[in-house]
Amino acid sequence: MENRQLLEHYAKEIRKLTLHTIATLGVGHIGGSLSIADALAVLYFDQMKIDPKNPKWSERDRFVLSKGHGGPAVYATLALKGYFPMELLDTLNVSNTNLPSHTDMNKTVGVDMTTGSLGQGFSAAVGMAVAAQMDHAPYKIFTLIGDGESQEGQIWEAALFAGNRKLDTLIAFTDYNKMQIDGDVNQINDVHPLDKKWEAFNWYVQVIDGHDVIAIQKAILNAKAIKGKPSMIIMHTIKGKGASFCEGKVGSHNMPVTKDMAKQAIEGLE
Ligand SMILES: Cc1ncc(C[n+]2csc(CCOP(=O)(O)OP(=O)(O)O)c2C)c(N)n1
Ligand SMILES: [Mg+2]
Repeated sequence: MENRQLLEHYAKEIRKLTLHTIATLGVGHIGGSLSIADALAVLYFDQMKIDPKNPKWSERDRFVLSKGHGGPAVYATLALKGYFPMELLDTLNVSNTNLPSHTDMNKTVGVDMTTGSLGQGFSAAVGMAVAAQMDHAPYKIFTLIGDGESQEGQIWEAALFAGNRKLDTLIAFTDYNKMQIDGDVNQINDVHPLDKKWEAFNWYVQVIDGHDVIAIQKAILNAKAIKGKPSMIIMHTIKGKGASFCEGKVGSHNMPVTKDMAKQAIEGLE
């Protein structure tokens, strides 16, 4: 198990590479990418059983980013982990790229599911967890949804099914950053209280600080130990976390980012 210092280092590197990647294109989903950097650091550098040299290893843990617009943070993580060369990050969302704005399993090495239409990735993850359960497979399915995404009906259909099927192969996260594309979640269509909702669907629920790497690590360890229930880890997060030009701002959803803005933000992280 990795310690706080190292995991915080990886989270910082993921943020820096995400800023660089989006600034190279000039625009992108910076807010919802930065809010999940700590979870990605703990998953890919501590808790997931994966091998970047063997990305299709049948016994690997899977990760489905259901809020697929956070693709830039996943690409930063995969590059840092060694799935592909860092230079590929400079091709975000250009014509014929292997790094589209939203994650695509047919284009990017290390991506386990194609996502972007909110709600669908989560359903796919539930299906993958059913397969793992039926096969008595030695791997877990991790998935991450947004709080705005949690307004989708498809999330709750899959949640009901996963609870009834006792899918303990499934460990989900909610990026509870309180913001969606055009405003505050509680003003648009409130999801509070999220914990009680998931509990009512027969999930094992933990509520944590999503920017505390040790809290994330402990929550995943707890979730791995639970038998007979899928897990939901609700992470309180801040949209745009770590970059002062966008932290806590609704406008950070999909915004222009110049190289100068990224440079200043990266210096702020040093
Ligand atoms: C089915 C569907 N409807 C609408 C969209 C457009 N859309 C992309 S991101 C987003 C907001 C999602 O909010 P949240 O889940 O809170 O993610 P965050 O912006 O915080 O990363 C919307 C409405 C979409 N991708 N899919
Ligand atoms: Mg949100």
